[in-house]
Amino acid sequence: MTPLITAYIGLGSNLHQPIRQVQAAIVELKQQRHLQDVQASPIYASKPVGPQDQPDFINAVARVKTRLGPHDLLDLLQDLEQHHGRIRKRHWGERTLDLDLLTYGHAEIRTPRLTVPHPLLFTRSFVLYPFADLDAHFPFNNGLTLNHYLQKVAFDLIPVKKGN
Ligand code: A4P
Ligand code: MG
Repeated sequence: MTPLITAYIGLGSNLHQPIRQVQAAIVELKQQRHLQDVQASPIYASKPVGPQDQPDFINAVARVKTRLGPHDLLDLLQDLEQHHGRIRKRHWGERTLDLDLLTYGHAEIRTPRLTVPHPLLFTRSFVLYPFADLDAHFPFNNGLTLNHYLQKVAFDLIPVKKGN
């Protein structure tokens, strides 16, 4: 049987009631029959990284367990994005729902569709802090933990909801 893999997913939204978008996406992750033990971080608000003439973002991280392969998990995430009527106007721009696969077990994946760990995970406060709420000691293959990266990035987020 395919092993059960723990994966971390980054959630982001800055359009169409973004807190609701992220809360609904967390509920939908919990309802997926191919995902188990879904745990969500607190939800945070932050200033946009990238173009500043767009609304503030709402972000969270979820931990899931799954037997899906990484590309099938990406398909599932992209289906959820579509279901939220994802609008993507420009690179690093506004969107109704962005779901990024941050880590998949300890796999290192580089295919045309998928780069894991997600390269921006290491430098973005809105990913690092909610990820740390779930597992600050997450070990990367280079021997460094999440905490190592967290300490290099200022806490510039506003907590808006508790995790579940
Ligand atoms: N793809 C490759 N690897 C992955 C992965 N690990 N997870 C591919 C998900 N997708 C992955 O994704 C484009 C393609 O990347 C997918 O088709 C998939 O095959 P996308 O989400 O459409 O675009 P992107 O590359 O993520 O660029 P995007 O969405 O323009 O930028 P980002 O990096 O997602 O940034 N500021 C704050 N405060 N909070 C935010 O959440 N988000 C962005 C968007 C900008 N500023 C922000 C925030
Ligand atoms: Mg994305």
